[in-house]
Amino acid sequence: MNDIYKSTKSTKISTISAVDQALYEIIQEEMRREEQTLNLIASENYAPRAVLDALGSVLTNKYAEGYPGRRYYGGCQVVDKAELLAQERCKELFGAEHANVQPHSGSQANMAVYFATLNPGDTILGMSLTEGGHLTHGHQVNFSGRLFKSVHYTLNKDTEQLDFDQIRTLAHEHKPRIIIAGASAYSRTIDFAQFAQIAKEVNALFMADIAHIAGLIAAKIHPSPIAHADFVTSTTHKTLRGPRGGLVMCTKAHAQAVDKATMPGMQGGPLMHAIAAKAVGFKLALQPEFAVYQQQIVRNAAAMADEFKKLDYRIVSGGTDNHLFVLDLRAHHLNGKQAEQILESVGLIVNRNCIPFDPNPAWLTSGIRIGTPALTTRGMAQKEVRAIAHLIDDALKNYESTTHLNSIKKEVRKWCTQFPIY
Ligand code: DSN
Repeated sequence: MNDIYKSTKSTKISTISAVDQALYEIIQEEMRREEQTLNLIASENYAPRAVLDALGSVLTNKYAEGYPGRRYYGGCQVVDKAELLAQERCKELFGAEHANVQPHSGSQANMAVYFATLNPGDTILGMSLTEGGHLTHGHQVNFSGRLFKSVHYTLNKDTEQLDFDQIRTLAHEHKPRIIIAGASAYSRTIDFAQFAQIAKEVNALFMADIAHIAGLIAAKIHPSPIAHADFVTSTTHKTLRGPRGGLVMCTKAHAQAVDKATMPGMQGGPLMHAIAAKAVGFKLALQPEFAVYQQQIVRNAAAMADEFKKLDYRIVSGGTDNHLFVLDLRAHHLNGKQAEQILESVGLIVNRNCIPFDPNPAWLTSGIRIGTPALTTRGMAQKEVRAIAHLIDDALKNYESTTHLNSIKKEVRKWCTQFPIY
């Protein structure tokens, strides 16, 4: 299944050693860290070699402010072709009318939409960070919460799922200019049609931030927001498995405003090497193998969540429909930070995460977020991820015994050797 991803090894790294031994060693060290640990961070993945090679290409040399055919620099004829390929493949993958592939990150994709549609002081309605939203959905420490008046919906306290009655009430009360759907720690299917209906009722624009579930949507495993949203933003490096970066898709009616807000409104020269790598990532995502991979990610998350339930862990919302879930650790007398550190000591990499209405601050949290995209990229299936759930449980229950932790670490190394990344 992974053959198209595991192409021949790149030799670029060896050229670094010739000029910068210190940096060469850092890259080697990170490569070893990635190969010798199991990554359960839901927002991370391993970029295919072809994507890494596009990132390391000569396209990094070119300034190309503007858009294909409309640049402010000479010599853009070749990079124009790369950007057009990225745009066309992105549109084909998601069925979008317009795609801007220039945003450097997901945050900048969201910024581009806000700058295209809002004035400072306008009201935005998004999901609160602690319940699973994102900083750029109006958090007070982020530009989105500083420039705009932000109102947040949470989750239903009983179901720990989106509460459309609450979202509707807030929308009618605050009349936001834009409503934002999307999350970074929400394990359930998002009903984009319901969001669109509420936006229509209050004459708001509707933006879906699909950064986490873009791969699932591309593979048609999660419903797409394209038919419902004015704007769809994403990153390209999570389930989508391309290079680190962002993108905005929108209807034709908003295309010019989004393009202008991105450049010159927000960014200068586009990162043409990153855009080329996005094109490669989209091409891979258009292959039949990609849908098989996405299906396995979801099956793995469901299997792992099931195993944790058997081991007596409470899963936020009771389960998962996508690539991730959040474990509530309060009954295990550990906070998220402690769990993250214990697990890292044996080579299991997770991130602490708030549970809904968390009594602990974001620095500590009461949970950890677990995602299966990276393990699935390594080739693991249900049997293996169930075994990894047991290793996590074992480490969290026996963290006071160094001998025990050492034996778990050896076990983790064995899995890593059996399922290499590259
Ligand atoms: N920081 C990302 C995540 O981990 O979900 C969201 O941008």
